[in-house]
Amino acid sequence: MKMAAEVRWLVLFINLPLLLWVNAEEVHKKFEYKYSFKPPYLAQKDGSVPFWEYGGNAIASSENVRVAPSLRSQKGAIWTKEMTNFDWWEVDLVFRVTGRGRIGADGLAFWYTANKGQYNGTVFGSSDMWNGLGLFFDSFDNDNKHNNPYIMAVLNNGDQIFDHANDGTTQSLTGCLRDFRNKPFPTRARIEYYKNKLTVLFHNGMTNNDNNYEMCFRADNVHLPQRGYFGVSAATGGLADDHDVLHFLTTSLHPPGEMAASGRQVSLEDEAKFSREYQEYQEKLEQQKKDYKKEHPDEHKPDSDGWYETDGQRELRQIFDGQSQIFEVVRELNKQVDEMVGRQERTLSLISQIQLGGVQVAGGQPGAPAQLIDTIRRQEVDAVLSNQNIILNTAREIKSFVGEVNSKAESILSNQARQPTAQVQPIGYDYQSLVAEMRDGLNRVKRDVSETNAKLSGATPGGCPTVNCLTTTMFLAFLAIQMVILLGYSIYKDNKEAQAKKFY
Ligand SMILES: [Ca+2]
Ligand SMILES: [Ca+2]
Repeated sequence: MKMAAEVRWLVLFINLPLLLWVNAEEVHKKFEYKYSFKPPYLAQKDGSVPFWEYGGNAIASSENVRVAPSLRSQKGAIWTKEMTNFDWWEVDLVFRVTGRGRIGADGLAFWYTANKGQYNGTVFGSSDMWNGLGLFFDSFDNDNKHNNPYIMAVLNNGDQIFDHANDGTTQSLTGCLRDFRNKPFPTRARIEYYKNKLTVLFHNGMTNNDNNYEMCFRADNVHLPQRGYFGVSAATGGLADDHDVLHFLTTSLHPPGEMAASGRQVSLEDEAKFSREYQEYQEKLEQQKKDYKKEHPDEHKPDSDGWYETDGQRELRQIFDGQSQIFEVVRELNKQVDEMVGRQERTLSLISQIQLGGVQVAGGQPGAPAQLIDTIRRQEVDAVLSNQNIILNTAREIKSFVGEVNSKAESILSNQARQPTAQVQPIGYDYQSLVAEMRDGLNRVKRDVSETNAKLSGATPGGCPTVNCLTTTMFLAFLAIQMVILLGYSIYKDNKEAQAKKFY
């Protein structure tokens, strides 16, 4: 098992930078082993943690760092040896806070500060008036507001004294109420500081699933010291929890352009150095392993603690496995239900739009009049076809009828050519000719009257000396008789013409 763990180390060291390098389009991430620790062989044989310094009541083992043990009034801390050399970072902190009491104390702190803190300070085991970020996992409810355990970030420029009495609420940047004590699996915090945004995600340790992080908070415009030290500290009081840190994994974050421009040259120079350091470290580990085997020849055999489990442990493990599976299934179901609800809502909104007459046809204007899409039915197609046939037949009939009319018209025209007397008169002829005839008639009457008058005056001189023998009454009577004759003639002529038309 221990060999496998070493292989994991190796794989991590070799693959992580490679994997992260491939993803160069996004934020470039680089695992920073000098600012990290993790089991196995977290602490070396001499008790030291490579690249870290710890003190106070902290104890490092191969599996974890017990920053503060579950004894009264304990304080401890662990700090990186070197100052950071990157601007933005992400830290995965895997820890456990466990105690027998329903309430525990005091809590655990994650630090990123311009200077290293103490190992037995007053703020969760380290120094007050820090310059940078303190992220506190505060177990104990000092101000009795029933709001602990609580996770909160407190920024300090080095001039503020932590307000213990109020659990730092007056100074807190932001935070979230999360219980991190006595969880079946280690609790985890992911602290990201990138481009002045501070994000803290929290994993409550109820499952062993890596994806169950929840947002604790995100804060903008956070200005931390550009370079600093990472640290973890913890403290107990009258009540006491074990405060264990299992993993402290630091990744530096680099904006996409930065590494391409300047990072490669630096990394090429550093690469040889880092790989040499890593090689030395590996050799040291190997040597230690051999020494250990020589010193403890019996301990290679599987010991009952690591290889066998009691009935109770097995039962507990099975319960947690089952619970994790149930949790996974429930989460999956929840996701599916969410999808279904979303789909249903979309459908409902579409239906309501149709009912309101405001359906949106793709590419159409919103709020345009309803355009219900309906397909043509079979009987409608049949009806259209039969209508078309009817129209066709009717058109044929009309064509033949027009042909008939045409032939008739031609025969009429030929007949007319043969009988010029039976010409069709244009409209209006009768009235014009009638008026002309009436005018001629009147002129004739006038002439006759004047002739008669002259005859009369010549035959009987003095018989009608001055007065005309024709009176007005007589003249009108003549006129009327003449008009009647002309009208009669006209009617007779019309009748005759009509008869002539009927004949054809
Ligand atoms: Ca507190
Ligand atoms: Ca409180």
